[in-house]
Amino acid sequence: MKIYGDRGSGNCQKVSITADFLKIPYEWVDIDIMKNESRTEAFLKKSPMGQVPVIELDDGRCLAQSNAIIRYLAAGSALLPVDPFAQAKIDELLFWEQYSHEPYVATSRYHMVYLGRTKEQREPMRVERAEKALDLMEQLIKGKTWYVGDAVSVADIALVAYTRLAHEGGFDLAARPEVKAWIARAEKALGLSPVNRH
Ligand SMILES: N[C@@H](CCC(=O)N[C@@H](CS)C(=O)NCC(=O)O)C(=O)O
Repeated sequence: MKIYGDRGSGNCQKVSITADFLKIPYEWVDIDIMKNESRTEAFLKKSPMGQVPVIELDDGRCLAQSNAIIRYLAAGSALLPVDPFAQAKIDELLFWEQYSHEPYVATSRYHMVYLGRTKEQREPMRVERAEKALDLMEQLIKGKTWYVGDAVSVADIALVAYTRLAHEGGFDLAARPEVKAWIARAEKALGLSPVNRH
């Protein structure tokens, strides 16, 4: 399998985190999004969506969308329970992450890390919604170890990718101790080097 991705992108990191955890062998192909390498004719043949991550299986089939990819890779593993309701609860969070978390937390980070904007130059609407998303995460994890069920799952991978990088988008997790503790647990369970948040 090939993973086409940008190492700095949380969406792409979700895929490498999942593949590494499941010991799925892959070749990483660097795509520089700042050079529009995900918009070339050759890349658009693999995924007309023109974004990373994309995986290409050995038989040539391609799949885009980070959460679809990690769900596919995790099928049949401990990261994706077989119970349909548990799977649907995971999907609930995967859809929520893409609609209510990533466009605000990740995009604010993109503006600062990739485009070099200052914290003050972030878009107020995105900041407000990102803060709300992080607050909801704090509420949902209270009293629990993992977001769904009693083991680390693809829901935790989808959520941890950008949440552990939230400080790079100017967000402070100090007032969200449950989220901070969950990030540490997830990093340990998934074998990730802890991100320095200071
Ligand atoms: N919903 C997509 C979002 C993918 C996405 O936004 N990719 C960004 C990098 S994080 C990208 O490829 N940007 C370059 C572009 O849009 O040209 C996913 O979860 O995979």
